[in-house]
Amino acid sequence: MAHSHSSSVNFFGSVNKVVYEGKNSTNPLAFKYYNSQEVIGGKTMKEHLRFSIAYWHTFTADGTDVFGAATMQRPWDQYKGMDLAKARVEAAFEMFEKLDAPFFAFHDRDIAPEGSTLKETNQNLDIIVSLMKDYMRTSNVKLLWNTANMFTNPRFVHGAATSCNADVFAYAAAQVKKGLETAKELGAENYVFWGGREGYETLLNTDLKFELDNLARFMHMAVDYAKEIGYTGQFLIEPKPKEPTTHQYDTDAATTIAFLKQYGLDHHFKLNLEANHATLAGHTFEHELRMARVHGLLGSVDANQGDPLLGWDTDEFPTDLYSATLAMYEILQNGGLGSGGLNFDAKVRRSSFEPDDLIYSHIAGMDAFARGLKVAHKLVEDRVFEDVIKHRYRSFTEGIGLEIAEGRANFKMLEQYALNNKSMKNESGRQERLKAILNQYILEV
Ligand code: XUL
Ligand code: CO
Repeated sequence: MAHSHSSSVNFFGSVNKVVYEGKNSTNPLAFKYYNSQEVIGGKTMKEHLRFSIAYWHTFTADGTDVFGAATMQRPWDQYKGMDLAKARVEAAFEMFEKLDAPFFAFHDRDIAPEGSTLKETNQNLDIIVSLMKDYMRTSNVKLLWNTANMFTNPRFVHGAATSCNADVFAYAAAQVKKGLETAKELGAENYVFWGGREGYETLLNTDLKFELDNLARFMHMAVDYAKEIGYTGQFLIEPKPKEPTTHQYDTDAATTIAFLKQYGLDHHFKLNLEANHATLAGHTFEHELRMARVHGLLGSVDANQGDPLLGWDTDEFPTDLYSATLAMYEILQNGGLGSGGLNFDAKVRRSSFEPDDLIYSHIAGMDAFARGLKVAHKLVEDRVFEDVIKHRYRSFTEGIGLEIAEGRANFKMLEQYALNNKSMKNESGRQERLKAILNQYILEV
């Protein structure tokens, strides 16, 4: 397999570099809203949005679902084994360049096949990591995060760090150790844990407390090893309530925050929040972002969306402007994502099987978030919701309210106040009016 950078092989031959053409463009291979160099509030769109392409959905997946076989025959699928892994790297970097995507993300097993032993698996990984490093040297693309796939292989049937089998725990540790070395080698800005099988199916066979303790022990070992090798990227946990297990330990932002605090991990980890995981947990995406933000733990985002009619993780590309706007609102209020980014943990539909769909889908997602950024910036700038919220809580800025807010009140004092209070008057929350204003901003900005 050839590996010269300025692509001797051209996997997306029909696609030139995708450029910004503006909202009136009818060119399907152009950005309508994402103008990478446009400055919004002192930062370029590229700096704000920090888009990342997910290796697994875009270069490894083939459209297989539980009812049917692969629909996607990619140009790189003409190769097998390690040659296929190398071809994927070429395809990936060609696409990153064509979309001018600043970041990418992968699981260890997305990029290189497992061998017959852990040693052989690590050797396969080393070959691809060094190839990626070569490509990264001559391109501007950086690794947003890497992670360990500890859910596909049958050895993880009972979990990885929460397995009842200590040998599996040890194997998982070896895998994450290698993952951290990979993160260091490629300069990953973050290292992610998504507990694919860290959950349970029935309490009848589960020692829940022991599994949680082990999960925390595992995370602490990861933090210690990162320190030992001098890896300084941000650790992230990605909450998800169910699928594949019935109950996942990192169910949602609040549950994960409680876990991190309980085990003294909150200074080492932030959250990677995914839109479709939020909705699976019965929350809006913006709820999860807000919950993490107010705890100072908003780290990164897996940008996708679920189908409101389906109750599983469909990982669609994010095109919903309403959701993208409210997500960007939280991100702006957070002062950005720091070392995090917007990772398209999203896959084209099984019926969108042509290679060009991979480009169209990313353009759709990038344009949606670019638009969301612009609207959210204007909402923040005009203090649309801040002023409403400030006004709504004004009773806590003076008198008895101020006593409560500043921690000087107690029940006896409040009872006295309530007994003497002759006029208690509530005001409308005005949510329909606020939603209409939000629509005006989405339509007019
Ligand atoms: C699974 C999911 C993962 C994580 C990384 O639902 O979102 O792809 O993002 O393991
Ligand atoms: Co994800």
